[in-house]
Amino acid sequence: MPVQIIEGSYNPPKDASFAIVAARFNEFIVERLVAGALDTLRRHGVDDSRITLIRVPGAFELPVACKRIAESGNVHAVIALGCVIRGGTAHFELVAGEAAKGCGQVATSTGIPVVFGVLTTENIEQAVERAGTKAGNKGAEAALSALEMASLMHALGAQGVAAIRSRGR
Ligand code: INI
Repeated sequence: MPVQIIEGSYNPPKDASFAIVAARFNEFIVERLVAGALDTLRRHGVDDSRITLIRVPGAFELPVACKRIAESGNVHAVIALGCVIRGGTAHFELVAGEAAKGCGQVATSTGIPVVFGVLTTENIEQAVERAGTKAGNKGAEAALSALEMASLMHALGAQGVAAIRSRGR
């Protein structure tokens, strides 16, 4: 029997809905991430009526908002966007760490993918590079991950898990 491969694509299920949760802190950068994420979702056929944009004060607040949205059961993936700059805060590790840990916990506890599009950089120059200039756009990358995970979860929910079980017997 050949190796069974189950993977997502960038073509989301027809009815897939997405939430973007964006921090206001470092707004100049985060708005570029939001634009990148929206552009990527639209280019992959996601209609605006299936996208919700939620704003929170800072990256520290991303997990709690992501949790409420994921628990609603109304979205297939959540895209968390923010920017934490080491030079800008003495509690860089705390803010960035809590955001990352919290988003991961929301994903595993709810079963809804929460993709982590939070820039963690040494300085503003690195943030600009990752927000649509020479190092790409982290928001667009996060949206691609959300598309793939929405597709993968659909595949696993629809037939993948049953297929794996049947092979295990
Ligand atoms: N929030 C960010 O998103 N990025 C930062 O760089 C940042 N800095 O520098 O402190 C930041 N702080 C705010 C934090 O996320 C919370 O909003 C605040 O502590 C209130 O809970």
